[in-house]
Amino acid sequence: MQRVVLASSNAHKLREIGEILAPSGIELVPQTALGIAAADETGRSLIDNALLKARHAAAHARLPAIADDSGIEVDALDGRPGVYSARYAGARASDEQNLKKLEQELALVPHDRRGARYVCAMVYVRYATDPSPIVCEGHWVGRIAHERRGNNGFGYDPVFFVPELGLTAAELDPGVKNAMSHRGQALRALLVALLGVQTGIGAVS
Ligand code: ITT
Repeated sequence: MQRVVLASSNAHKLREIGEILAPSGIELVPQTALGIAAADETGRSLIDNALLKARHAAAHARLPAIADDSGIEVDALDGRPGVYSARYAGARASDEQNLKKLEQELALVPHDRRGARYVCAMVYVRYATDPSPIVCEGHWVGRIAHERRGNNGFGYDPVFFVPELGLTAAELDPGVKNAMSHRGQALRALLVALLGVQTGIGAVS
C-alpha cells in the first residue's frame, strides 16, 4: 500500500477525500497527524496554491503528497471569492462568516444572475521538488440559492443549489456529493493519471 501525505488541515475535505480514495489502496496520512503546519497560500490560482501545499507537505513528511485547493466562483462577483474562498470574510474567518458575507453581497442579485461553480485543483507530487506533478481540476456548476438548506457538507454547501437535483449540496448524502462534486471529479481524474504513470499506460513504446 502506498503511503501519501494529505496536505490539508480541513477536516471536511479530509473526510471527503478519504471516502473517495478508500478503495484505491492508497494509505492517506493527514499532514496534521505528522505535526506539519499549513503552508502559506500565496498563489494567485488554485493550481498555484495546491502545488505550494503539496510541495510543503512532501518536504516535511518525506512522502509523496496530495493537495486540494478549492473554492467557489460566483458570476455576479466576477469569479470572487475564488482562490480566497476560505478567507472571504477575513484571514481567520469561519465558514459561517464567509457564508454570511456571500449572502449579503448577493442579497439584491436576481435569480437569473446567481450562477456559480465550485472548482477544485488536485495535485500529486512524488517528492517536494517533483518537476512533473500531476495536476487535475474539477468543476461543479450550480447557483447560489436565496436561502440556506440542508445540514450536510461544509462551507458554502447550504447555498450551493444543484439544478439537476433541485437540492443544495448540503442536502446531499456524502456519497452523492462525492459522485458529483468538483473534488470528486478532480480526484478521480488524478487517480486515472496516477495509475497511468505507475503502469506506463498511455506511454508510446
Ligand atoms: P486546506 O488549505 O488546509 O486544505 P482550506 O479550508 O483553507 O483547507 P482552501 O484554501 O482550498 O482550503 O479553501 C477552500 C474553501 O473553499 C473552503 O474553506 C470552503 O469555504 C470552500 N469550499 C471548497 N470546496 C467546498 C465544498 O465542497 N463545499 C463547500 N465549500 C467548499
